[in-house]
Amino acid sequence: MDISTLKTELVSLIESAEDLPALEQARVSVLGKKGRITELMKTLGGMDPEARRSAGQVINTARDEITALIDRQERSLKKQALESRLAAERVDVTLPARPDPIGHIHPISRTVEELVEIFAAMGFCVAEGPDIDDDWHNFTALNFPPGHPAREMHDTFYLPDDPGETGERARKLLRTHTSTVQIRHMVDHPPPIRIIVPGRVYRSDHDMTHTPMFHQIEGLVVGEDIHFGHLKDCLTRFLEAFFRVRDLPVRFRPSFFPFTEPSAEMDIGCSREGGRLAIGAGADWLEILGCGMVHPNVLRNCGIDPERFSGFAFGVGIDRLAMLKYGIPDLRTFFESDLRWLRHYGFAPSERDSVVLGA
Ligand code: 2NL
Repeated sequence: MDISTLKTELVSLIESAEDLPALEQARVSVLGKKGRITELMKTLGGMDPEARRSAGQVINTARDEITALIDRQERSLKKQALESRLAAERVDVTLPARPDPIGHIHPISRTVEELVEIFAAMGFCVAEGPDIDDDWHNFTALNFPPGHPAREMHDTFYLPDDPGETGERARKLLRTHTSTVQIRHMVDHPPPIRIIVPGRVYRSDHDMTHTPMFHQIEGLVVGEDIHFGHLKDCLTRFLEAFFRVRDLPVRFRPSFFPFTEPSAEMDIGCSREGGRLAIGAGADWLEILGCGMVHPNVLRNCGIDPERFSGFAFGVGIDRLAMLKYGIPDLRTFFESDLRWLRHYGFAPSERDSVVLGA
């Protein structure tokens, strides 16, 4: 065959390759071991030297041109392939992120985060302590008299006595409130004190509305001239921020705790119209927390002079706060570890918005 006819044929073969695999196939059929040009080269051996030299030149030139054409074609096909991938796999960066399908934040963890954020904005620090404590930190230091019913075996989980300690410090128990941590803090730090203590607490109680382990947050402020007005303002601003209600109606009713004097229960306004609870203005009240001025005996027990310093303290159930805010009807479901429940009531890690005091 005439070399120029062959060249025309091969050029159109290469130019008609529509993708890289087709081009590779064409390359093999032209330049491979048994390719058209290779086969042509093999015929040179049978020629006399004169004819071989001139035919060799022609074939070499043709091979170089074909090789260059294949390279060009390859670059062009690669460019096309990249462009069509870029068009097909275009990412719309303005689309919202897909929700994480794997993990959810438990409503209690979420509520603790919110509480910490609110109190941190009011200058409180978070203090922590052991779940296993002793009789002195849990009861005696808090001015509970010796025979107080809360100390009974059927209310408190006691552990075997610690042989390394004597007296009330030997009697180990699961703390029934996080006040133990505040006692430890007061023993270790002189005023001014402004702390909150979220954590697990334990009472021997199990029914519709009680679980043997639950969560509490307590707060303590000690300084010179701390009075009931500070307590009222601090707790009112806390509840307004937590429930996101401006001018939340509140009232304080006299109460009794061994560790505060005077003591009060704090209620917030609500409406129960149509059987639906709504927090804020309304005809009804909802009991929300206990509070009071730290009893002078408690300060003294921790080495703080009650003539010089005064303080207020409060305690709130975290589980109930979470139930109220997030409409969770049954306390016991918090601790069942049911993943279907967590998917329903839990939070995606990105769902946090920040707190605004007084808003
Ligand atoms: C409630 C009541 C309260 C406190 C907790 C406290 C702690 C220390 C000293 C004085 Cl170290 N008081 N804590 C005070 C008043 C009430 O909790 O009903 N909690 C669920």
